[in-house]
Amino acid sequence: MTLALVPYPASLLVSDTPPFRLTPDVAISGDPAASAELSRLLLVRTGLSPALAETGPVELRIVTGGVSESYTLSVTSTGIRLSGSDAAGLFYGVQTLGQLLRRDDLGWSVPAVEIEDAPRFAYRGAMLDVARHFFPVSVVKGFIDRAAALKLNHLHLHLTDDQGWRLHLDARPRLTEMASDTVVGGGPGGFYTKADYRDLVAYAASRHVTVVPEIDVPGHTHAVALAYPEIAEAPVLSDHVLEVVESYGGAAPAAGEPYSGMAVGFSSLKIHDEATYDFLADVFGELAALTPGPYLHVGGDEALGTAPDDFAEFMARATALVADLGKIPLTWHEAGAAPGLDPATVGQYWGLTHPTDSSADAARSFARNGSSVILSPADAVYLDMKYDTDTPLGLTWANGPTSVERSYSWEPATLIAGIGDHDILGVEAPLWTETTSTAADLDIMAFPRITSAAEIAWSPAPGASTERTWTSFRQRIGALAPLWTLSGIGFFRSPEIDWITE
Ligand code: TNX
Repeated sequence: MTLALVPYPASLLVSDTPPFRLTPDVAISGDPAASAELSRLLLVRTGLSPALAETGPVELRIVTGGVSESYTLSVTSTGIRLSGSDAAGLFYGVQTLGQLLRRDDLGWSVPAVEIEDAPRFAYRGAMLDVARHFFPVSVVKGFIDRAAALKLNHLHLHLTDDQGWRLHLDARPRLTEMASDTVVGGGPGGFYTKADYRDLVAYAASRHVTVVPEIDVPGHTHAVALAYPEIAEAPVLSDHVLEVVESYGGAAPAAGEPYSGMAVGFSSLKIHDEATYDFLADVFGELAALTPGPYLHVGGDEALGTAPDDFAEFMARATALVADLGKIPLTWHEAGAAPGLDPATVGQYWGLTHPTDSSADAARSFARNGSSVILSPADAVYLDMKYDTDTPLGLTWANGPTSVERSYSWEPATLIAGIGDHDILGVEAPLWTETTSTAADLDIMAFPRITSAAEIAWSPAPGASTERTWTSFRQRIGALAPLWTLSGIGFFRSPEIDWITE
């Protein structure tokens, strides 16, 4: 029997002894936060509301000393014992328990198992682009819930782009005053107040998720140009930009006008003007003070209007500013080509699963500097790609549509020659939002493909686990449909999967 666990645990023994039966008077004891989370999941899945008690057959405890984020779960007919090496590990064990719940003629039960589980990679992320479309705090919290339930532990927020600036900063108030009220397609935009942002960071922390804010520079800065035109270059209308305008519609980008189209690579900050670096110091400084997590993402992608030498000079200064603030700079992989980056800079690879020379070289340079990479191969983990040609939402630039099977069928350690397990900080699935504007849109693009990224980031490599196969995976996610439905997740009913109904 294959249990419907996603991501699949590092080690799992299923016994053929009787399961633990959940009765209406079942009591949960131990760690209060984990008990509350298990009660919530039990209520969602079974309708039972267990009592929280001093002692009982279901015990949830932190037992320090193990690998960080790990847990062990032991289920017999007489009880459930879950211990986490830390609060995150315990939380992940609870999520596993939630996936193990099943119903037969006698009611709800948990099968007798022994699980020892720990993550393969330390950084397991999802990205939400709140710049192309703006999503209110409540929707972002829902996205955090979905990610955390899959043992993802970082939320990268793409807070700024040509179409809008989404975080109020006291030092530069014009950014949200002048440049936050449009989105792709021209609808209303929005922005987070500092209180909203703090609320999101705290909520994420309660789900063991670290927020990674991104301020994308020096390109993707048309919104900055609306607020502070003195530090921005005029839009560069290359043939590529004009082609995108032609095929997706909307007006070409124009200085001083909000941009609501889908072209990229036309905007740049002024590289040789000290006022630009004063701006970066203000923005990164205030953002670093608001952000407890270790990373600050400075973008660096698709700066197509910026000459390579200028780009290198700019990225060196931008990453040094972040490092001086005590944060670890993160950039998209293009910045790896620039000499002089702060050596701690982590690169995020967004090339294809069969890399071109330049993207692979750029990614390798982070490892050469003694730092590491986060893998986001666009034709596997970009959640904004169509599933198939009929998918109403989404794009196809990353090698055509991305089926669920393709999202699952790649291996980090063999993706880029010269980048092995020890160079890989982790895996992240980005959800760009040019074509998505509602919480339902996010769900349908993310689910089920986000589960592929979660399993690749958490579970042992395919060679180290017999269940790390597409055949096993498709069966396991199919069996999670009832849990997702009860959790309010409107997933895409991909015909690649046999979805279980209850
Ligand atoms: C490429 S990936 C981009 C984004 C777009 C995305 C759409 C990356 C670093 N840049 O600006 O939103 O494609 O799929």
